[in-house]
Amino acid sequence: MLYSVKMRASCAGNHISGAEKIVPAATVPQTVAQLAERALTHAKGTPDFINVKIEDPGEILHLPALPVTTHATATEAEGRATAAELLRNAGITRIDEIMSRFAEASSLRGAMLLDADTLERLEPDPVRGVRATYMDDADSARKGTASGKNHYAEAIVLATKVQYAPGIVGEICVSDDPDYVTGYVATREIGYCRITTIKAKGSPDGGRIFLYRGLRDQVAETIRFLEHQAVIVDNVPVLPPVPLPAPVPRCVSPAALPQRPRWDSLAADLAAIHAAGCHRTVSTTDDRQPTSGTSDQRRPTCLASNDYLGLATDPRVCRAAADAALTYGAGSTGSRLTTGTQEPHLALERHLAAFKGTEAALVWATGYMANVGTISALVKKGDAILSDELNHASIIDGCRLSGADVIVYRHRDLDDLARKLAACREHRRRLVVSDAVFSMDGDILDLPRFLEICRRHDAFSMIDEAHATGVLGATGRGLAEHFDCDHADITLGTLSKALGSSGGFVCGPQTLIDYLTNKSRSFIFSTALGAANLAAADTALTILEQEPDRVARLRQNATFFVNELARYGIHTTTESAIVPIIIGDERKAVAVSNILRDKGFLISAIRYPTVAQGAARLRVALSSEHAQETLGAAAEAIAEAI
Ligand code: WAQ
Ligand code: MG
Repeated sequence: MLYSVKMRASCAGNHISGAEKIVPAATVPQTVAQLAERALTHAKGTPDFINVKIEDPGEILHLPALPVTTHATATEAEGRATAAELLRNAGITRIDEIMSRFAEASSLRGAMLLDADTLERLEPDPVRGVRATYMDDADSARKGTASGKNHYAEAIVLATKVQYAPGIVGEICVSDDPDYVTGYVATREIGYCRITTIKAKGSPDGGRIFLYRGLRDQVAETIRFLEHQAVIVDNVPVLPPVPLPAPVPRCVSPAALPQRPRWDSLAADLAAIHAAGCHRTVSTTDDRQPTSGTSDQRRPTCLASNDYLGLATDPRVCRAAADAALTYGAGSTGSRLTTGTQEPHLALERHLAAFKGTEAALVWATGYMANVGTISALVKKGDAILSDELNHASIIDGCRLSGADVIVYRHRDLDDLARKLAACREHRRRLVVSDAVFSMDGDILDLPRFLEICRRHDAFSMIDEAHATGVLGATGRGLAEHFDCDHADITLGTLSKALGSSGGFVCGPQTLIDYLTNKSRSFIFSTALGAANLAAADTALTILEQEPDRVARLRQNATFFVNELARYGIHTTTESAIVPIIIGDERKAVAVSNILRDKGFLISAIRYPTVAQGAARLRVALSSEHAQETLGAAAEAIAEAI
């Protein structure tokens, strides 16, 4: 519980000093003592009345301190000219008239609230002005002498609160202490601009003007915010930064600046991509992608999607998504560690952990973010990552972002891995990461041998089961079920493929999940998935548990399809749902894919940079819901098209 502690001291009815803090209950007594001392030792005289008020400040808003710049000025005239210039840059007009109101502002206990455009005064009490109160520096206790006044820190707290008040567009302040000649101008855009000399030494004429721009009927809310909303300002700088050497330049309209031909260099890069036959555009697929032939020629049969078990369009999955959206809303409204965690997040994480047989699980907004955020959290400079050369781009990006030494080993060559791992003994941590099913060839990792090597070399083992979840193992639980072996230390999966929804997840020990919750930047700093995606994935997982025959059908379809292709002299293999048909030349692959589209089959051509140059291919992705007649017809069409 925090308390607002406010002190006011006067003598014969004349104000001497005032101060306020927002502090925890435990430090209320010492705060009261410090404020009392401040009142009793004020240069303006000895008070005959000191009022200390201790109260609940209500809900507290945390605000980041305005950034500070300092403008060194030597005279009052120079200071006022600088203030005028800063306000003009911030879009305020009629500046001379505003500055001339200072004589009036000096007589107030509070600040003058001026309409920035009409210059009308808006405060209900023009004698008192508006006083900003209920505010403190987040660590005022550590700053300066608690009993004395820190003009600078107190002014930043006030200026920050004021600039976050609705409708306020700027402030100008001049100290009323005869010996303190510094003042400032503040706006949200330019921050807190100190002006070292803004009045003549010895002058008691100081004051504040708050500039307001907005509707009249909202002034009351602005005043409420200033006078009652409790605010704690974080990261108030301790010392004023070094003065700026040059005065701020006048703002110039961007339209007045000459245009440099910077787009030309982007167009040149695009031309090179075109020339290599690798230019891409986004294209829409049909609203729903049929896995069987339809009479509608414009709706080709899809052999390209990641919806391996047909769950993306399962009515039970779609219904769950719709119901969850109606219950929890379309968006999660925040990141997971703020307001974004809803019951469906926790339910799905429990379900995923139970499904995989691990202690815990954590969900990210996409599989890409799960990889990037997990790898970069686990290792850093001084650590080593060993990564299969054909790992997915999200693994590669995570490796790069981590800052660790990245050692690439030959595709599925675990002897090469063992050799390279042996050379990494000096690294602080070792992380070995591999796709479970390689996304472009459909081949799989030898998990038992992989785990043995990782353990022997005291390395973390991590696998990405994006294309293995729902595909491998008798009940679709992935590579560990397929080989009947232990789990990797870190198992990543996706909700976006066999589970028909969207998102990524990591399964593993509770310690891992706690660690990632605190360290994974893509988890911490992105908006949490919406409930519809989560409920869809949760329901898809339940269907997978109840209908393991879908996984069996998918395997049968893969075997059947590879055998059909062989009948036409096309020899390929697969251990998963992905069947690669190597074409080689990039343009030929695209041409074959286009012919197939005309024949009613949607099959992707995969080109550089997704695969190596000259290794372009058709990539067939199978579904448990494909009928064997469809697959037979597709094999025949592929052979003809090639
Ligand atoms: N709310 C509104 N107006 C106030 C408040 C308040 N809480 N406190 C003071 N004022 C008005 C009032 O008219 C004072 O006469 C005037 O502001 C000046 O107050 O080194 O010391 O507390 O960067 O004397 C600025 C530079 C120092 C600090 C400002 O103001 C720096 C200062 P003072
Ligand atoms: Mg003062």
